Amino acid sequence: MSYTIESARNIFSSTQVADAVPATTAKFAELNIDDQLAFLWYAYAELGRTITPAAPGKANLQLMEGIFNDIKQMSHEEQTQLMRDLASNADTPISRSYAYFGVNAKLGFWWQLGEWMKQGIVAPMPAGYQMSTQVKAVLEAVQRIDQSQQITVLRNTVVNMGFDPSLADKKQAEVINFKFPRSSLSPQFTIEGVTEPTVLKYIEAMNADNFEAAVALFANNGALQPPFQKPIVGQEAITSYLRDEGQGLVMKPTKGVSETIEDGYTQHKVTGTVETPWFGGNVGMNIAWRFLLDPQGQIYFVAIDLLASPKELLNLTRK
Ligand code: EQ3
Repeated sequence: MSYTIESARNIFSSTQVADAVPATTAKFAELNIDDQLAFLWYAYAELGRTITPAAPGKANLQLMEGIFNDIKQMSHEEQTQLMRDLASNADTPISRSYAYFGVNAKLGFWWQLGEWMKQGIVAPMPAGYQMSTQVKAVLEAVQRIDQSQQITVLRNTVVNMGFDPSLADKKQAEVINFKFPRSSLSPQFTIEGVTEPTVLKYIEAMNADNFEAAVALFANNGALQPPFQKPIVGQEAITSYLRDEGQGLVMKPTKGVSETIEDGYTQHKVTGTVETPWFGGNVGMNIAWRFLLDPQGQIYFVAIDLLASPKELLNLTRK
């Protein structure tokens, strides 16, 4: 049997992913624009009672200095309109620039606005704002999921803002990407049950932000499937994706299973935690990597899943 990307997606099909994330993101999308902004404010404030994202660093924020200066000059009404425009994907100059920010730059943009909202430099939530029942319902849904899922929902909402988010994929060269400093010691790990060199090299390369080395492990027509997304196919597309989304991630795989299947293909499921530079060790996301390697030992397919619960870290069954 030879594999297609479509059939490869079904390896280790009993893996339970955090379905609450797309479900909650969809509920959010049904809110009207002012309710969306209010929801984000309250969800972020609620999260901030236990953990807050790290400041993105001066060098990163400087990449957006021009836009920040413009925003500081605006009246509170104009600032509120700007936030509405971003959330409603309106076609405005700032909303267009935003579409060219990488994921971390988008998060950093809102991080800065959030700080300025607290200080009154950017229009805060109106005093006496009354939460609608719809906002309350989505907030309650968010409170029921764990922190790693909550930050994923927040991240999804920010990624989808701006004018035509798909533009950002087309013109990678122009995308503003953040960089996060790493400690010189790369994280040590051993994966109980997996010794496959390709898998180990993949994690090592990702833990060093060495995306070229990680992508060199893929077959030419290989694919990477991020959580809740369709596979990204081909080395070039995977490289630009990882440059944008893979910066500063700390991967701590712990367990796994390897099996030889048909025609020299092998499949490997690895579980462990991944930390984002925004929350560091305060939020360990429970992750599974499902690898399918071709007979040459190259990655034909890897899916990255955000797991439904910590219990899923122990699920290494084949079906
Ligand atoms: C100002 C405020 C509060 C109110 C206003 O009304 C609206 C908004 C938007 C506001 C601001 C909100 C803010 C500042 C939200 C910030 C949220 C943050 C910092 C969220 C960060 C989340 C990061 C996550 C979930 C990262 C996950 C990464 C993963 C799972 C990566 C996995 C990968 C692995 C393991 C691989 O092997 C390959 C690649 C891949 C990247 C897929």
